[in-house]
Amino acid sequence: MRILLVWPRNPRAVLSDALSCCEPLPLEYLAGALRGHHDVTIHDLRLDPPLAEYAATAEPPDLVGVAVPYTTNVTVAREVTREVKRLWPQVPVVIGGHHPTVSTEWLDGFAADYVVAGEGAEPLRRLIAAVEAGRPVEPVIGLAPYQARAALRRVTKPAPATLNELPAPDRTLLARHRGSYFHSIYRPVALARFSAGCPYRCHFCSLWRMTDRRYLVKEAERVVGELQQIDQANVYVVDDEAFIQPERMGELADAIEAAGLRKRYHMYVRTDTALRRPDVITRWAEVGLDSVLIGAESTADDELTGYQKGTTARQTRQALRLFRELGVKVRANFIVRPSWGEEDFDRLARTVDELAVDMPSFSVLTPLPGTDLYDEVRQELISDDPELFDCYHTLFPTRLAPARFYQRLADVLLGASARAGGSGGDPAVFYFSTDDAFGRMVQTVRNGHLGFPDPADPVTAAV
Ligand code: B12
Ligand code: SF4
Repeated sequence: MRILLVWPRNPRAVLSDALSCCEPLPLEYLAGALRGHHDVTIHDLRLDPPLAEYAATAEPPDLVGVAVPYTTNVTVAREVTREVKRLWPQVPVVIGGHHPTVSTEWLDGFAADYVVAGEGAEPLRRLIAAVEAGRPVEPVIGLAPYQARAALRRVTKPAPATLNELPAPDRTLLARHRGSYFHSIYRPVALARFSAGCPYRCHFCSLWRMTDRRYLVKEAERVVGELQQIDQANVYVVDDEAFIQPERMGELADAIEAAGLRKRYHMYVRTDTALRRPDVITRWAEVGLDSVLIGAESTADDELTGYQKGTTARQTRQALRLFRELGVKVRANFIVRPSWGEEDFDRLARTVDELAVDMPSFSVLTPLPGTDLYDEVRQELISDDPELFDCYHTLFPTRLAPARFYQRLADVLLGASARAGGSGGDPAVFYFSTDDAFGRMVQTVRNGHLGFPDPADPVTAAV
C-alpha cells in the first residue's frame, strides 16, 4: 500500500522552525517498521510544499498518518487532517504522536478515522493489515477507531527489550532534506535515540509515566550500526536521560571509538547522574560529547523539592564545574513560576550570571498533559487553548500583571543571549539563529499576554 506520513508545521510556534528544525524521527521509525512491505512517503510540511501541491502530481495514498507531536501542535495537526480529507476523501487517516499518547483531550474535530497511542510501529502495521484486508478495526491497546478515542489505551509498561525489537528508523526517505535539518548551532544535525524512559518522577514531567519509570535501552551494537548510517557530524540524542546506566554508557563510548566514529553529540543528563560518574562523562567528552542539556530548574532547594526533582542547587553548581573543566557546553534550563514577583526574576537573572551558565534557557511552569502536575491543576487553568502549552506562556494566574510577567520573561531571554559564548567559544546552543529568529521569539514572548491569533482562523498556509 502507499502510505503517506505527514509532519505538521506550526507557523505560530514561539520556538520557531528558524531556531530548530529537526528530522521527524518518530515518522522515520514508523517508516522503518513498514520498510520492504509498503511504499512510504514522509511529507514534512516545514520544508515540503503544501499538500494540495503535492496531491497535484503524486499518486493518491491508500492511508495517511498525521503526527501530533506536541500538545501545542494539536490545532495545526487538526487542520492537516481536514486538508487530507478534502484532497483524498476516501482515504483513511490515522493520527498518532506524543500528544494522543498522553492525552485524549483536544482530539475532537480531527478529520481522522483512527488514533494510535504509544510506539506506533505495531499498531500501524495492524491497522494497515486490516485496511488492506477490508476488515473492521477493533480497539486494541495502542489503536482505536477515531470514534472510540476516549477509550484509547496504550502500553503502560513496555517490555525492557522494546527498543531492540523496534526496526531502525528509515533515514533514506528524507534524504532530500538532510542538509536542512538543524538544531541551533548543530547544522546539519541528525536525531538518534539510544534509550527511552526515566526512573525519576519529576512532578512536571510526563516522560517517566510513559514507561512507568522503566528505562529501555538499545544495545551498543545497534546504536553503533545506526550511527554508521548517519552522515551528519552532529547528533542530537533525544533520550530522556542518556546516562542512567553508566556502565553501559562507558561500553557504548568504547564501541563508538572502536568503530572509528567521530561525531559531536548533544545529550540530556541529570546533574546527579553526571556527578555520580564523572569518569563516564569524561569518557564521553573524549568520544565527542559536545553539549548537554541539564534541568537545573531552580537554584532554590525548596522549589526543587516541590518539583520532586531529587537534585540540589549545590549539585547544579558542581555539575557546571565538571562540564566546564571538560569543555562540554551546558544548556541549563530554569523554570519560571507564574507566582513569581519582581524579586524572583531578579534572583534568576543574578543566579544565571553568578553561575556563568553558558546557555541558560527558560520554561514557564507548564502543566503538560500526562504529568502529575496536570492532573492536580487541570480545573484551575486560565486557558483551554492547547497552543499555550508551549512552555513560553502561563496557564496559571500570574502574581505580576500579565504584561509585566511577559516583559520580565522576555528580558531574561535577552539576558541569556547576551551571555552567548559557551565554553568552546561557540554561540549559545539553544537560542542561536543565523538571522533575527531569536529577536522575533523574544518579541512574541514579550507580547505573550496578548495571546495568539484566533486558533479558529484557517491556517491553510500551514497545510
Ligand atoms: C527532540 C525533541 C524536540 C526537538 C525537535 C523535534 C522534531 N523532530 O522536530 C525540538 C527542540 C524542536 C523540540 C521542541 C519542542 N518541544 Co520537544 N521534544 C523532543 C524530544 C526530546 C524527543 C522527540 C523524539 O524524537 N522522540 C523519539 C520518537 C521516536 O518517539 P515518539 O515521539 O514517542 O514517537 C513514537 C510514537 O509517539 C508514535 N508516533 C509518533 N508520531 C506518529 C504519527 C502517526 C501517524 C502514528 C500512527 C504514530 C506516531 O510512533 C513513534 C515511533 O514509535 C521529546 C521527548 C520524548 N521523549 O519524546 C520532547 C517533547 C516532545 N517536546 C516537548 C515540548 C513541550 C516541546 C516544545 C513545545 C517546547 C519547548 N520549549 O521546547 C517545543 C515545540 C516546538 C514547535 N515548533 O512546536 C514535550 C511535549 C509535551 C506535550 N504534551 O506537548 C516533550 C514530550 C518533552 C517533555 N518535556 O515532556 N522538541
Ligand atoms: S524531568 Fe528529566 S529527570 Fe525528571 S522525570 Fe523527566 S526525564 Fe526524568
